[in-house]
Amino acid sequence: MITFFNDRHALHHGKMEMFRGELVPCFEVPSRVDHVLKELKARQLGAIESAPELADTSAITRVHSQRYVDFLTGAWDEWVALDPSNAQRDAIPSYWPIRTFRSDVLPASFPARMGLFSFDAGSPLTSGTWTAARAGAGCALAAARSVAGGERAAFALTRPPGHHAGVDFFGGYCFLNNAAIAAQALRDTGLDRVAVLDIDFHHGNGTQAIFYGRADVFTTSIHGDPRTEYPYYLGYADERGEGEGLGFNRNLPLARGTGFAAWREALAQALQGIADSKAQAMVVSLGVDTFAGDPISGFGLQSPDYLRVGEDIAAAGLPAVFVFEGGYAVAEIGVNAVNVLDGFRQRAG
Ligand code: OKP
Ligand code: ZN
Repeated sequence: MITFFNDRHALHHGKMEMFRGELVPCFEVPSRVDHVLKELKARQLGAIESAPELADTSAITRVHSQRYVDFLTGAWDEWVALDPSNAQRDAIPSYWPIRTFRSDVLPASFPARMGLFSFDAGSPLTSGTWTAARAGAGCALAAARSVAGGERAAFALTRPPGHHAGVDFFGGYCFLNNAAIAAQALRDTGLDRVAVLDIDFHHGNGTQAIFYGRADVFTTSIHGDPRTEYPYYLGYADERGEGEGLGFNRNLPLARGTGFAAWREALAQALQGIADSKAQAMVVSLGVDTFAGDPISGFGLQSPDYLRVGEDIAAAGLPAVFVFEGGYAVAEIGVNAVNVLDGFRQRAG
């Protein structure tokens, strides 16, 4: 399995996130990816390449709006222009245009625009966020192109993660939706139907929303029940797609506390949905925050279970682009993520 590595990831390094009335240290830290890289090397899973820089943002604007990309491109400079001492502080939104407010008008105020393009206060925007996120999109694109070119599987090792980012918003530590960019790139390189399998603990609301009206990209997600788990406002089982996309989204919410046996049954259902969708390749949003020891999540998977996850995914028989998402038990994140890839490799042969 070939890995494309975002070697600019550490340029995104948030200090604090807002959590229940106080600022707490960010869970989404650069060392996450370093641990995965170290484990990949130790287990000799295959070639590891630094992903090439994107020549332009065209692969990004296939799934994100131009005005959102423009916002992200200039965000840090605007934040510092508000007050030079902001250079020492991350930007965190505190106003949002919820129902009955206007979202068609672009406010001149930067904090107001930040709220227009986001949905939580837990995703600090830092001096290097855009550079890191853009390089992450390049990483996802490289992995997708290698699979489109005939590789059975490729891994995009990047952060910040992506699956919560929508067409024009950031949140949930995500700025650009790397999995959606990869799925769209597979379509644009000639595949008629692709699927996204999201196995992160949290519902992939951004990915779902981006493809909700489309029949060419089947999206399916196994996640903590949104009634009690972040991102709360999407991810219910009755969300099945709309218009032409009706039937092309499948959510498998599970109660907090779910262990591997029940989780694996949901995986079988998700994979059956992918088979039924006639997808020719899949993108896997690979979060390992389903791990029992994850500090912010609520499933009970153990490290060896991830080998079985990789085997089950490989048994579906489709080429796969793995895109790294969440996982916050940093000490175990390398073993857990690489177990999925190793299980896939062993089963795929
Ligand atoms: C991103 B990904 C924790 C509260 C939850 C948002 C979680 C985003 C998870 N302090 N904050 O899906 O792993
Ligand atoms: Zn997650």
